[in-house]
Amino acid sequence: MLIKQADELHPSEITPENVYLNRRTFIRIASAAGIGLASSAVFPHLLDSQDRWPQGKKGPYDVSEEVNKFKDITTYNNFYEFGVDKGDPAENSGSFHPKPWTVHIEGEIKKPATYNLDDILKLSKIEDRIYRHRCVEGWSMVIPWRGFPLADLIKRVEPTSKAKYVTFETIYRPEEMPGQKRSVLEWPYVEGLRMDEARHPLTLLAVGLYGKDLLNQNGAPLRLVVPWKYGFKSIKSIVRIKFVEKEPQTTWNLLAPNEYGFYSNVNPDVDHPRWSQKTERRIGDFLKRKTLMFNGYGDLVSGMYTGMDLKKNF
Ligand SMILES: Nc1nc2c(c(=O)[nH]1)N[C@H]1C(S)=C(S)[C@@H](COP(=O)(O)O)O[C@H]1N2
Ligand SMILES: [Mo]
Repeated sequence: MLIKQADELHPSEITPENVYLNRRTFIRIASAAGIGLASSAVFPHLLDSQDRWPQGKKGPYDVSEEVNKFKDITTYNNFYEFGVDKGDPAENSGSFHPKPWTVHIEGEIKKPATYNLDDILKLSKIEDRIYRHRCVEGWSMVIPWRGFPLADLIKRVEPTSKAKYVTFETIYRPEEMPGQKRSVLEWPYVEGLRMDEARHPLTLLAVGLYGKDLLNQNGAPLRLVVPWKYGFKSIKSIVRIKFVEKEPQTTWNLLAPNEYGFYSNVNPDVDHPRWSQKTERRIGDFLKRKTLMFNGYGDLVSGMYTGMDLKKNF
């Protein structure tokens, strides 16, 4: 779904018809009020305002599953730069400064430079996309991201024929990121994609969620989203994007190469050495559900891996 830049959106354009209502919240409110589901659409004002956002028609990449609550997405996640517990990123990221922000884009490209994020955004078509998110630890969510395809940025910086992979680096700022004062991981956090994965239309550089700018705990002001891979590939608070010839090192692979491979495609048939990946708990659900190959995006992405042994290349 194509939308305008956030600052062009006028409140009057957010009409009741396109106010999106979280179905789970619906059911809760509707049953508490003793009314049927049909009539709950009449009471959007009863919803937590955080769970309302302007949503237009579904786009081709949107999943139709119910989105998770704003509160869950912003208070339960991993961002080890702020601590290793799920609540730490929300709790400890208050003094992080995501503005102003520059990104070094370099390596095998014709237009290497240090870019202002504002300038990047001026040239980008910002969209809302509802994606599944599967953490390697066995929990999942559905998140309404706001961002732009990484492919668009790649085109503008003109990669050379030597560019086979893209690497990403998170900011290193231990004064603002208390987790970086401890060596639980090697800092800065680094990740990478093969060029075709980076150019895939599903791959987003996200700047927001639920129609708002990203909060610090979700990787403000710029983070990657790769929905067919385990969550850790979706690196946060990016300050460097480098185009390279060889498969790059990645943070989790450096830490435990037998547990986390370069590809990290969601795959229920490849167990983590310490647990099964066959099922997941969708945050907010009681029962577990089956994990889908490529997180359910197989139709769109499996072609990139034909002929590859996905058990070896996990
Ligand atoms: N820099 C950085 N990026 C990171 C992480 C991290 O610790 N540091 N954690 C990853 C993991 S394991 C997951 S599941 C997602 C979780 O955050 P999200 O819910 O905002 O996507 O961020 C990923 N990106
Ligand atoms: Mo994760």
